[in-house]
Amino acid sequence: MNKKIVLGVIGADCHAVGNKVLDHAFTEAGFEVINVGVLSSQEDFINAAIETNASAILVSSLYGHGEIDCRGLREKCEEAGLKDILLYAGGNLVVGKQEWGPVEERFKEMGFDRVYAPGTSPQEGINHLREDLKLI
Ligand code: B12
Repeated sequence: MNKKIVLGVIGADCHAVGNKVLDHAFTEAGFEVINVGVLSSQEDFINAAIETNASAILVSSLYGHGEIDCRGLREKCEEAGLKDILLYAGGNLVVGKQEWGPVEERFKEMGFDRVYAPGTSPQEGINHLREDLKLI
């Protein structure tokens, strides 16, 4: 497994600060980050992953519409030939403060391998990615 990851903020979401923090943290941790930035469509993530042969796609959504924006991403990845790519999602994935268990469950049903509650530190994602890519 290589250490290339695609990072970005999905949909019409312009929250840019967390994206920069994540880019810095994952780069410092030794990953090669391909950052598609804010306002990125599912296709932007997928095209970047195909072009770079990335091992994982890390999606952020901060503005509350994550569920709509993320739905169908796993299926589109499979159609594009990205069969085993890891999909992580984090940020403020849903509107307001909802009970976390059911939210995580819905994103897992959508095909996400890891789903992070609001305020999760980048380090937690880094630890999981190392584990999932068998780098440790
Ligand atoms: C700054 C800000 C804005 C700025 C953004 C400027 C910019 N270009 O960045 C402006 C004013 C434009 C804005 C607009 C809006 N905002 Co705003 N905004 C914020 C605010 C105050 C801070 C966001 C921030 O920079 N945080 C700092 C960074 C470091 O933290 P972070 O983004 O959470 O990211 C970290 C973690 O979440 C985690 N993480 C994120 N993704 C992932 C992914 C993985 C895989 C992992 C492991 C971890 C991870 O790691 C990141 C780094 O530490 C938050 C409130 C808050 N205190 O968080 C509201 C907030 C995000 N905004 C909110 C809303 C609703 C909006 C608007 C819809 C408001 C409106 N009605 O217009 C618009 C949406 C505009 C758009 N199209 O995106 C809500 C979202 C609520 C929800 N999800 O239910 C929040 C939470 C405010 C609130 N309490 O209601 N916003």
